[in-house]
Amino acid sequence: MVRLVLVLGDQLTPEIAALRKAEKSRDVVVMAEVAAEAEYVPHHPKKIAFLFTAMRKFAAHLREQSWRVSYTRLDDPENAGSIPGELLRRASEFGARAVLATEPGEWRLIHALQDVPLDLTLLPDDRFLCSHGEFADWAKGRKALRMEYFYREMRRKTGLLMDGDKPEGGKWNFDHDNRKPAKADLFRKGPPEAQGDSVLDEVLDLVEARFPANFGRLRPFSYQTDRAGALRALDHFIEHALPDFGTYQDAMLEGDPHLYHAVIALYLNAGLLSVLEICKRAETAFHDGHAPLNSVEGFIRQIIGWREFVRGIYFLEGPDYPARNVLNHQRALPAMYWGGETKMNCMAQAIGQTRDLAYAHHIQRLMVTGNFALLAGVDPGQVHEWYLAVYADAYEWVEAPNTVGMSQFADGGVVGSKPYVSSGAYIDRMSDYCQSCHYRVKEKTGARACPFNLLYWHFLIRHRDRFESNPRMAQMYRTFDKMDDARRETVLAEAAEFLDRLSSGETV
Ligand code: FAD
Ligand code: DLZ
Ligand code: SF4
Repeated sequence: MVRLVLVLGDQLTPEIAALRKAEKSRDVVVMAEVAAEAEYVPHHPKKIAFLFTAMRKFAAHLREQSWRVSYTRLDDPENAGSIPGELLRRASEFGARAVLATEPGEWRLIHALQDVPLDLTLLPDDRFLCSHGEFADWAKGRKALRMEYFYREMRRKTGLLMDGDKPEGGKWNFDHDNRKPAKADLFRKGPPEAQGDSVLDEVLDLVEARFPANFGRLRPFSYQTDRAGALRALDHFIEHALPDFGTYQDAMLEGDPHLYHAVIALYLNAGLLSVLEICKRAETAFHDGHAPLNSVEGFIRQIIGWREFVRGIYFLEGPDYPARNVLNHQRALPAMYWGGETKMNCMAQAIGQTRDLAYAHHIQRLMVTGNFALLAGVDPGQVHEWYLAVYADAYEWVEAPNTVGMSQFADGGVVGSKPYVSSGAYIDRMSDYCQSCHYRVKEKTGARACPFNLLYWHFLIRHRDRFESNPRMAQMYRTFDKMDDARRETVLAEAAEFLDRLSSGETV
């Protein structure tokens, strides 16, 4: 009897488990653009356009490979509006009872599939190096889960950058060579821009018509939308940016949104690239003498370390994870995140770039927009929804642990051992943003004091009971305590007053 083979928008590879298990001669592949997926958060128009175009091209590719594909477009009058609805519709069309699916990357959709009254086989998503079981075994009995130790296991497991059973270069981690600020360079090559085509044009018109109010600029659109294009983006990164990736991975520059970053997470997460092919390309670049170890190790760590680690956490911690809020932060997400005015240049740059490109690099996400939300005590649920909506690479399995855990410390320290907070000095050191800001980064109090400077102390004092005994934070409290009483009072009062203005909707 015919079976339905579900392929979701972020499962666009012939290697996906459900397709590997399916039989071309008998089964029907089901793919669907549906309102439920396009609207569970107000996704950036570029993200929707990227996925729908990549889905349509992947469906065409499968047909070329002789698969029978039932593809539903968003504007199809028969569209049932949700993945379960589409499965039921196709089941009755083909007289099918059984569905083969690969586990979705979000609890919401896993539960929705489990509720469909069809005979569902849910296969593990083995695009990842570490299965849920392996991660649970690794985590078992550990007092704290630390990425660095998990990463070493993944290095051993894959053999990447290993010299026998020792790490290449004698060390697991070369981060002390990294984290330098960058200088403007007119010859730095950003990611390659894709040419438009008729599939993309049709999707752009659809997205423009259906999602006119979503935050984010749809055009110009230059992301790759198929495997060949994603491979070109990977080649381009290895050739032009990987050698300097490590050294400048934390740098931020006005007018240079990509620096030496790969801009491949959107392709990798959607299935257009695979973990091992990316990492092996980087490793070969090291062995060929094209890229130094600090860059290649740092890059591979992000993918087989952080990326696998956060996925492990998402599935280990369970469906309530995105709703955690241990710091009890309740402030509404300020309007500036949705494009409202701000006088803070770092925020304007990171958010403006997000609006234009559906992209910001890690340090912009963590140490600018994330840092500000945490210092200001914004409700982490609202922060989570924002990150899930605005980035082209965002799916809950990867976004939630990064946002709720790493960035907002709302999980109480599952992902990180301390909150990522900083005053303006860090942003000033790593970027050129402060040079053209309304505020003055060197000023600690007064009308023009950098808000990060004020809020940094306000955050630490608000949460003194929780963090004072953390050995990695004790020095910060000692610094605060050494200030004279009047200065401490001024800082906290000005921070509180800033927060009031922020909440009242004033442009800050
Ligand atoms: P590069 O900087 O070139 O890094 C190379 C690759 O490493 C990335 O493509 C990505 O696959 C991987 N990687 C790097 N850091 C991480 C990380 N912390 N977690 C997982 N993978 C990582 N990444 C997403 O893929 N989707 C998200 O929704 C997402 N949300 C984030 C939210 C916050 C608050 C923060 C702080 C980080 C988030 N990240 C997310 C991680 C990281 O910022 C992005 O993976 C990266 O910026 C993507 O750009 P790139 O491809 O140029 O990456
Ligand atoms: C993100 C997304 C969007 C915007 N639209 C669709 C869609 O119409 N059809 C689909 O199959 N998948 C879509 N996706 C990706 C899913 O939301 C994603 O598979 C789940 O969030 C699990 O990661
Ligand atoms: Fe951001 Fe403060 Fe620098 Fe302005 S002065 S760009 S607000 S860190």
